[in-house]
Amino acid sequence: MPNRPPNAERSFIMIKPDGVQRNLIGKIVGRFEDRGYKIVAMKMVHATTEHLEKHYADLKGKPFFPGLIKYMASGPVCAFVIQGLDAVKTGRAMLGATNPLASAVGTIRGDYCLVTGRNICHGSDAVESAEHEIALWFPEGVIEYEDTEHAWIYEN
Ligand code: IDP
Ligand code: MG
Repeated sequence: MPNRPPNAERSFIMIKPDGVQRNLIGKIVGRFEDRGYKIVAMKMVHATTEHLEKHYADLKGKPFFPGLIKYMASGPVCAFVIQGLDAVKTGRAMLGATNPLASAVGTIRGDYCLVTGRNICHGSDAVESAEHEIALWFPEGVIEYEDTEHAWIYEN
């Protein structure tokens, strides 16, 4: 369990195949950039079913699991890592609820989609799962760099 400073918490965010096909990459990534989060890793991946079964291992056995894997393997995803204060919880808040119809307007799911099985984006649900997901999707590691806006986003 890494002990990262609060300003450097990380979350794994993924634009799912529907979000990629609907040309929403720029808008979704832009929301995290605009909020003040730093992108420390990003890539397009057409994931295998084996990889996706690892990512969603906690959902194995759910009735929707086969459909979820098929959906997630149907095209490329845009996987990235945001870094900043409260990245996991605030990242989830920015995504909205799992069911887009229950998502507040102004959230990503609340603004861009309608059904749970096509909810366009993923975000880690805890710091521990974020670290696990980042290691799964970015075994090569993330990029450490100085953000010139840092002093305009944080007090210290
Ligand atoms: P989350 O993505 O908000 O964390 P989870 O419960 O972890 O939600 O489920 C993972 C993904 O599985 C959801 O984002 C959604 O794409 C899909 N999913 C969850 N529940 C259902 C369902 O009842 N029907 C179809 N797909 C579902
Ligand atoms: Mg989840």
